[in-house]
Amino acid sequence: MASKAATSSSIPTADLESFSSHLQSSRRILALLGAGLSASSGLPTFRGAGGLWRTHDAVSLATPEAFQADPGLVWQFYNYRRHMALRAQPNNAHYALAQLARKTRDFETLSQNVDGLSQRAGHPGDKLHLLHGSLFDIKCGEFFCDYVQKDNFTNPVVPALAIPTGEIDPTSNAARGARELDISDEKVELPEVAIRDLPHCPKCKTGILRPGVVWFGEALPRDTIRYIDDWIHATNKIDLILVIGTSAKVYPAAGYVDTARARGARVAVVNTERTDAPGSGLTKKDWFFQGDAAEVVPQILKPIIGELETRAQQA
Ligand code: BJW
Repeated sequence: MASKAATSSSIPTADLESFSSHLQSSRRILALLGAGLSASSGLPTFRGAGGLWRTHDAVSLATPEAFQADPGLVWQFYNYRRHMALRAQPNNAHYALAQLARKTRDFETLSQNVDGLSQRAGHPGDKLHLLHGSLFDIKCGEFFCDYVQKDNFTNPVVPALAIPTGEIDPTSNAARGARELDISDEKVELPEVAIRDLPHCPKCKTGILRPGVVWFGEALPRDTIRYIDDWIHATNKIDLILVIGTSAKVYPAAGYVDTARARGARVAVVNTERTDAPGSGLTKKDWFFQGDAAEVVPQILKPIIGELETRAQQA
């Protein structure tokens, strides 16, 4: 972690001492989480390196138009991400935030992530608000049908979406047998999936089921937004917003940084890239901790959570 590494006058120094003291005196804390939180668990982010899936920009597959044009391709992308998320393990930043949430009475987390890793790290559900849905919810793609299946961890979601396997190279030292192919690599052949082999809605019988995530142009979950807005505008001011592993380019999620600031919050950013300061930029009262969230977050939260206990240690 860079402790006093500011090079530009618009980016404040990461003064751990002043942050620790503010954290300890903070009563109302908000956290905004993004894909960088799960990067060291091995899950790619959307923008920058890793944002390409085969030849497709990951963001371009996250639209209703992409699903309408090629539901088979979009399901292959999401089924692959479900598979990778199930194989991934929460990292120390997920565990540290879960502990902070348990130890801070007035704490709310706005997560843009759909990978389920915060939940698996034991983040209390009543303090975790999923702005962009979950890879493990599946819903009907027809606008007139309200069918939703929560927590569907079936992998593959239907047999036609099974990740293809290939023979292990006999000249390598690896054990013999089939190995799963990396279908995010465009050089690996991807079988076409027929529409009839995709999951269909058991309720309306006409719709194709789709991932329960929020795509561009779609509204965020109404009850979640209402709850957060009420919390933000409650009588007491907000003391701190933690902005972790997000490029803060997608709205309305990114807008919560300026909203929290307008309610009194000081802003602390954890990001590997100094260029990814949120919203209207940072002020001298804010903090920018540059580095991998999995390393930085447990360190900066230590005054409250102490030495990190992972779930494995707790068991
Ligand atoms: C690390 C790290 C490490 C790496 N440690 N850090 C206002 C202005 C302009 C446009 C709009 C606006 N309001 C709305 C819009 C339109 C649009 C939008 O925001 N467009 C912008 C892109 C310009 N927003 C919408 O369409 C939203 N809907 C909406 O507004 O609806 C209105 C409506 C109302 C009523 C009726 C109907 C409509 C919906 C947005 C949905 C976003 N969905 C996605 C896909 C979710 C499903 C899926 O996962 O596939 O959400 S897009 C994608 O971006 C995903 C993410 O949650 C989201 C944010 O990305 P995130 O998490 O920040 O990731 P990255 O990759 O961008 O950044 C990673 C960061 O981590 C980087 O900074 C790295 O440096 C850092 N990092 N490794 C720490 N180890």
